[in-house]
Amino acid sequence: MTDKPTLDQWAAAATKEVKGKDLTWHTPEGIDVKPLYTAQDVQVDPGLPGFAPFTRGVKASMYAGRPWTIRQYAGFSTAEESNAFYRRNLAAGQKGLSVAFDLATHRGYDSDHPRVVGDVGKAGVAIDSVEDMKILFDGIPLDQMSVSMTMNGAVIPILSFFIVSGEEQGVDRKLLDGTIQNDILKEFMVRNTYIYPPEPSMRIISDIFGYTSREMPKFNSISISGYHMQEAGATQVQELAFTIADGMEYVKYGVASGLDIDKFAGRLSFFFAIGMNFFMEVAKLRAARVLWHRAMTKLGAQDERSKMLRTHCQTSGVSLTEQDPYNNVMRTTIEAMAAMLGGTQSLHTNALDEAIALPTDFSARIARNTQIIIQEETGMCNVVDPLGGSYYVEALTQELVDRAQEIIDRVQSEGGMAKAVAAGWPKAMIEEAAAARQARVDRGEDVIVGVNKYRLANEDLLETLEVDNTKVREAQIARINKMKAERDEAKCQAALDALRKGAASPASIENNLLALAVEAARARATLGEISSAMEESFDRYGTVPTPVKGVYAAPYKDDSRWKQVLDGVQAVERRLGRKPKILIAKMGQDGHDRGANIIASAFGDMGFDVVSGPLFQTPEETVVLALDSGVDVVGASSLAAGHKTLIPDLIRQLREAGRNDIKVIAGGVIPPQDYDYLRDAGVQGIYGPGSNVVECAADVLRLLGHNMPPAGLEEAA
Ligand code: MLC
Ligand code: 5AD
Repeated sequence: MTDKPTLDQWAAAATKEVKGKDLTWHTPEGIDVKPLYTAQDVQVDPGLPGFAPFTRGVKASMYAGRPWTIRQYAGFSTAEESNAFYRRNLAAGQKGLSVAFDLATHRGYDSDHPRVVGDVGKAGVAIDSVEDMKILFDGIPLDQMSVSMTMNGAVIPILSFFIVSGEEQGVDRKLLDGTIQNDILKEFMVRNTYIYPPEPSMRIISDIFGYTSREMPKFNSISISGYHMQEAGATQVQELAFTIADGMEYVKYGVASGLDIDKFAGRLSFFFAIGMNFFMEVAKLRAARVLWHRAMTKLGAQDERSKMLRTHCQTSGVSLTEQDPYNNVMRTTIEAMAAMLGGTQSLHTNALDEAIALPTDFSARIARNTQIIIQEETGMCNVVDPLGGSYYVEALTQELVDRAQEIIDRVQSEGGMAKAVAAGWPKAMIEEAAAARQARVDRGEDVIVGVNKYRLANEDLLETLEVDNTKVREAQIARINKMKAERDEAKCQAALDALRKGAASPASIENNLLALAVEAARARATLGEISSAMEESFDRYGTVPTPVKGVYAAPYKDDSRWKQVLDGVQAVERRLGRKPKILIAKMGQDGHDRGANIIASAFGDMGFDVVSGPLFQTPEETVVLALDSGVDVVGASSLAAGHKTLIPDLIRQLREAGRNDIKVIAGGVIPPQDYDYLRDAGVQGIYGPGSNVVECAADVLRLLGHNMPPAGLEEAA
């Protein structure tokens, strides 16, 4: 009998096989993943599922008892159209609902508001009042269907419409089952659909905890979300740490408002993104449960249910590509498997057309069936936590716990997440990670199949969903006007006055904003009216972006193409007598700013003078800013489908101001079907997802009259 081989013998054999090449994988989280894990790497016993700290899952039987909820996020156009879409999906095997609202609704504007002309019905469904909400759930019994609503800014009017819709369906609010996102801290950090400043926003959250814990025992009062952090570029460690730290902050506010921790903590829920780093994502969900259990024990929770992290997951939007889009089906399948192997409670799988439009019936079917096939064809649900005990997964779980804990400790030592968000360092940390990732992709170091490797010479056009926002807006305005004409005006104004007074007074049970808004919703106040009543005391919040410096440039130090672009910028600078100047503009209610921030950072690193425009501008405000700052180029970043309305309007107004010379380019989520329309309107360059930022800058130099050679000829140039 031969002796068992030792680890040293294995290392020698492996080194010989690869002729000494370093096999360690240095991940963006800063984790050094080894090529082999053994029992020696497992330091912590993960315990059993259904028992503290829930590493292996929150239920003893997990999916063997009940599979996760197939909960597809959806919403577009009118309440009628979205309702019909939901019903078709439920009939085809979806199990829970998840409502996507349009950006006008998110930001507290009715569809007739002049600031939202490009946004109505575009990125989600338009909801102006309880009348719309009732149509949205027509024929869907709210005591039987669990409904998630992704709403953070206008959370008070939306939740009040939901409660009153239930009431008018004959459903007691005690029976309402579902989740409201209600997570404002990550809005200030990455998602940007806030309305009010941080302080009153945190009061709104405590008021919702108070109301739901008293009145709606089955309803999850918050969905503490890391998803958007990963979408904005955060590493998994950052996503994990800031999400848990956000959760701790909400608990502290809830307790400070006078609530007993065990009365509300059991209904806090979570939401994570699942990207392509398969094992890291599995380990992340396991680590999240450990960290939350630890945090809640520290915060004084007694009930084990208060310490149990239940989560929804969504596969990663940012990992999907416009190019060769059928690859997205495979990516989403891999991500869905990571989510279920990590033990999620509920899951959304993205559609293959994610990078350019909202799902069609066709793409939504494939996305949904991805989950149904895993649940019903593979047998994967029959064993609880099947990766438990994998040396690699257990070691990675522990490593993520330790690394995230370091960041959580920093947040705590600096006074908690609200302070950290105000100080801005978590956002800056995420933006640095995003710029570094973009540079790795643009340099081909991180492979994306069909984008920076194996790219197709010709792409087929994919049929996409298009919403006619003008038509939706007109229909919404007609409904608002009809409702206002028919309501008891005195009663409605009295309810709005009471809400106004409640917002102006300190928080208390009598001044509970949700309770007061429910009265206003019953009296047919609109979302805009309810939001404005609070805005009078709370004010509306805005920030100006501050791009990070030097992160995108760092890996390009010795790159010849990079140098060529830098030389080009300097040549233009010599000609103009000043640096070429570009305004990165965000118009409409679209708060997705990862792209805009990366472009601003990268162009700054290349020597452009960059003006980072504030979010939520009208075309008119953008023109004023462009003229006042004396820019040569306006780059309009659009990720929420407002491009066909807002960008042509911008160009028209620039022309009216006599400034045809200012070039306009566009970037973001823009279907190729719309390219001609935009070019006809005067757009001189269009950059969809997967565009290389250095080449985009090279194009801008050409627009500015510089004779920029094509890529790939650096040596010859
Ligand atoms: C579950 N149950 C079991 C069981 N498993 N009972 C016995 N044996 C088992 N094995 C019970 C649970 O205890 C619960 O009952 C009930 O079944 C439902 O299970 P759940 O696990 O609670 O699932 P669900 O109802 O789906 O709730 C999941 C959740 C919730 C807690 C994570 O918060 C949720 O649905 N979140 C979804 C959030 C979402 O869709 N967000 C979209 C964001 S999109 P009981 O009685 O204990 O409750 C976005 C994009 C953007 O944000 O930016 O616009
Ligand atoms: N319908 C379906 N999916 C949507 N998403 C955003 N809005 C909608 C909608 N109206 C998805 C996309 C996006 C993520 C934030 O949510 O996948 O990346």
